[in-house]
Amino acid sequence: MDEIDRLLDQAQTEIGRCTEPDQINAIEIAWLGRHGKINQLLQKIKNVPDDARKTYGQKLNRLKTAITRQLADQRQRLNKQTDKTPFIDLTLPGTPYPKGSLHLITIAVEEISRIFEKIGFVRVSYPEVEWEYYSFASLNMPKGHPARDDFETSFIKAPADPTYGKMLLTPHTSSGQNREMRRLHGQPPIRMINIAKCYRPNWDATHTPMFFQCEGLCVDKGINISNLKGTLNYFAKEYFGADREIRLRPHHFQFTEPSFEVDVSCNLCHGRGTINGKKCKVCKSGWLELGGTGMVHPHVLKEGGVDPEVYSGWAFGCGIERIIMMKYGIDDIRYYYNGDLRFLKKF
Ligand code: FA5
Repeated sequence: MDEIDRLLDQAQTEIGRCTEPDQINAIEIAWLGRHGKINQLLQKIKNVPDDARKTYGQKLNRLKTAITRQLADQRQRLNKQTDKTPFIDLTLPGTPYPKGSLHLITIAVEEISRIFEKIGFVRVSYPEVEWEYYSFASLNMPKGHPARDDFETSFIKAPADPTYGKMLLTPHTSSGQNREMRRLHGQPPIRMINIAKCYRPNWDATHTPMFFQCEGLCVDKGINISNLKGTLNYFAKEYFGADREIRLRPHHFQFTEPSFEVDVSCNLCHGRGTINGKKCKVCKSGWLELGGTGMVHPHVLKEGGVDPEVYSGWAFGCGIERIIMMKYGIDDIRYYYNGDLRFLKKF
């Protein structure tokens, strides 16, 4: 016990003599470190008789607290005395800040826009918060038409407009078709590319409630399916690679006639559907679905102020997330939006 009192005196003297921070650090290690004097004394507690053990422990604790306080006081005293401005070496390289990068969807939107701009398409932008009229009625889907259910639309709580109906989050970029025809006063040539956010209440490996679509619209005299196929083939080769092909499969959309689904050949099996006699794991059939397309329905042209007796046109709409999935072989759309930087940094 007396030794503990003596040690406090010893520590006080040692600390009081310190003139440099390094000396204080050394004393701290010698007394309070893992193999320091205090810990050595703590280990001796098992040799202390039972009736004195409690007092021994208390004394040791007081010693530890006193040394800790004195070290802190002496440090403060030294800092005040020296009052040195820390040395800054301005020639050292700075701390690099982590660099941000564009999201892979932004990169794809820019890339796709450039591909279409090269062949004379104009990128336009139309409202995400839209009226029922532009999203449905102008596209040959009048009120109550069952085709509207395919889109499972999110409506906005706002007063309806007597002409344009309810306000909604647009479920597809086709809502830009009528706006573009009207913007040009029903006077083709029209070569529109509309890339925007769309909304549908879906959430699984291939669907998100918010997603991007890319809409193409081309209207002029003598426009036919060959032009459509040529344009989509050009896009597939520019974006996916020269060895990729597209194909059109008959389908139904209310706003195109005839209508198709567009497929692009699989990059793994090159459209064959098999690899070494086994079914391709990615596509199973040789082809992957890109989106919908077709010749613009005469009712839609008329509604946009374009004379269907003189002009014809085609339109397509594809999911941007899906296009990117097909380029890089991504198997779950949710990777785009869950904010995992390990995924996003790969692009
Ligand atoms: C349409 O939206 C039509 N407007 C496309 C169209 C335009 C046809 C012009 C004819 C002429 P569809 O509902 O099939 O069609 O959607 C097209 C693509 O959007 C789909 O192939 C898919 O890639 C993408 N898509 C649709 N819903 C979602 C969703 N919830 N999440 C992610 N992508 C989606």
